[in-house]
Amino acid sequence: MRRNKTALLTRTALAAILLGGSFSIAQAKSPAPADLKKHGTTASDKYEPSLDVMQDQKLKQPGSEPGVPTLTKAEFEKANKIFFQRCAGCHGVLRKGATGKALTTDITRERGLQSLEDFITFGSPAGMPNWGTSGDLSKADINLMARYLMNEPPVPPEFGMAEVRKSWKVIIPVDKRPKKKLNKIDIDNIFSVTLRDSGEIALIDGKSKKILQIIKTGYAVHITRISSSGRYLFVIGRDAKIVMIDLWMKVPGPVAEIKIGAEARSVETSKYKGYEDKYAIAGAYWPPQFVIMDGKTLEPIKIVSTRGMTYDTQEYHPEPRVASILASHYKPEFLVTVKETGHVLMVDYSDIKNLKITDLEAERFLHDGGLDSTGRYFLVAANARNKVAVIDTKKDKLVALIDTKGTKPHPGRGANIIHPKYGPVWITSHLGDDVISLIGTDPKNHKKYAWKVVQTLEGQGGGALFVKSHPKSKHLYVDTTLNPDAELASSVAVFKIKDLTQKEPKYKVLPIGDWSGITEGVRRVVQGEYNKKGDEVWFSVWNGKSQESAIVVVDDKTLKLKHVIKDKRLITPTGKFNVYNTRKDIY
Ligand code: DHE
Repeated sequence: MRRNKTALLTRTALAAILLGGSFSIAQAKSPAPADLKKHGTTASDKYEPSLDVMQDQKLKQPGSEPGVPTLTKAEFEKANKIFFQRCAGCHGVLRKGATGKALTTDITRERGLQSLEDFITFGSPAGMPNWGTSGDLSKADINLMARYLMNEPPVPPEFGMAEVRKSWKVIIPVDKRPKKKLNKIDIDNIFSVTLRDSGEIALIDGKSKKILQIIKTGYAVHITRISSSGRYLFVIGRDAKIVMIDLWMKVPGPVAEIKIGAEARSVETSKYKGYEDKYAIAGAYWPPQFVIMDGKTLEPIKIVSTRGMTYDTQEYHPEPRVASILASHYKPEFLVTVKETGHVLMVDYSDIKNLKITDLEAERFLHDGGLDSTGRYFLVAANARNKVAVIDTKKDKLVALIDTKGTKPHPGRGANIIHPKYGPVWITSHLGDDVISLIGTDPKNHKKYAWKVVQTLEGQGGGALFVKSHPKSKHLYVDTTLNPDAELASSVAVFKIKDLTQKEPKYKVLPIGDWSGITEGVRRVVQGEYNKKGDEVWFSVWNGKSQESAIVVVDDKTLKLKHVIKDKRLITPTGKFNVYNTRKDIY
């Protein structure tokens, strides 16, 4: 007991010191229980980018300096791996700070070895995980990381036009591709399913639920976006590799590929009238940049760096990552969200040579978001700031910055429903708690509710990643994928829209994990996605790489199990992208 207390005291002291403040005896009290909870290393606590690809890059070790602990080559490589896996997501590749504090050598050397070791061991109430006491890192690893941090960071290489172009490959030239659809597949009802850990996607027919094709894509594949016509799929992996797939071919397959950087998460295609299927765009985490490409061949046209000033304090940030990208339906524009600096760039693609970018101030730590039901407003979560920024894509303006009343909003693309009292609302769940926030989106007919949180619902718990509904549905689905409780992680909550006027609307729990028939693993249930018709919702049952996973199809009307898709090839299924709903922004 006594020992514990001492440990906590040390932790508070260290946190105060490392957060740049001074520490006095008056502050020397044990953290409140609520603070202690924040020290967790649960899946949702660690839901920060792990730089999957950078961890395996051969980086040049900076030279040793007098008075600074030296690392052998093997130690340096090991420390790099740990840093990119666990630390770079918050502290930045160059350690200049993001959601985590800066760890530049002027700071780390002043703190000294012991203090760094303690900080890594115990974490801080500000959100730094307790890597040591949680058992995630050994004592030796912690000592290694403390020494590593006292050395200058290695600087990963840039990825300019020469490198991007070198990676570009047209597998089937445009004139050799079909002039009309050569298969009998209802391509609008295909689901492109991310098979995260096998670096593949599964194309699944929405009607028969049969796997049509498994296609190799990038490493730790992330999302699929679809060309405006629905013919081409663009799949991006964390290694920044985009694979473009032609659904008109007799057997749908890749027609082009490219790498737009070293680490990336987002890809999108032009959707404005007259520009359908004309351009593609992808954003990188490293180097911080986006690349505009030809929409039929992926030929790179323009690279734009996102390095620059934070929107508020106007300080230079060397590595602001590109988070979500969305194509406007109102103008020939891509909306590029820049995470660390909090800008939304409205990139006008009508004249790429003389590129015009309207730069909106939004909020730092932008992540994911989607359109309202009219397609005019883009709502994007600044998750580390508990805010949602609303962008008017018609006027190119920020119209509101909304406190979501929850911790770490994470909407995916969000869900649009017509609320019986508040009219059209857009919904987000939260990673940090069970709050589900409903935001009014109709400034015309429901002005007093527009851009306000009009209602919060209590869901199953924190660790929620995605909400989903459909214009034809009477339901709202909320997953709790990263909740530490396996029962919650493997089920979803469903609210009846008509019951939302009740004082405390109740939800029904669908035991998707149990329905899958799988008995091993945590069976994390993630990301509901509707079929084209809007009468089925598909959920992934996401297990470990060597365990069985599945896709469970729910009848949206009856909320009963309709079908389970199981196949040895369905390795770690996560995101699912129905061609029609994705290209039309229906969610
Ligand atoms: Fe994602 C969307 C980044 C981890 C599944 N994810 C996004 C977007 C970003 C992002 C920026 C928005 C893209 C857009 O709309 O243009 N994701 C990140 C990360 O940085 C993070 C937190 C950690 C990492 O190292 O990658 C991360 N993401 C995950 C996962 O672990 C998930 C759950 C499983 C997986 O397959 O990787 C996951 N992310 C998804 C999905 C979407 C997504 C399914 C698209 C949702 C949609 O409905 O459009």
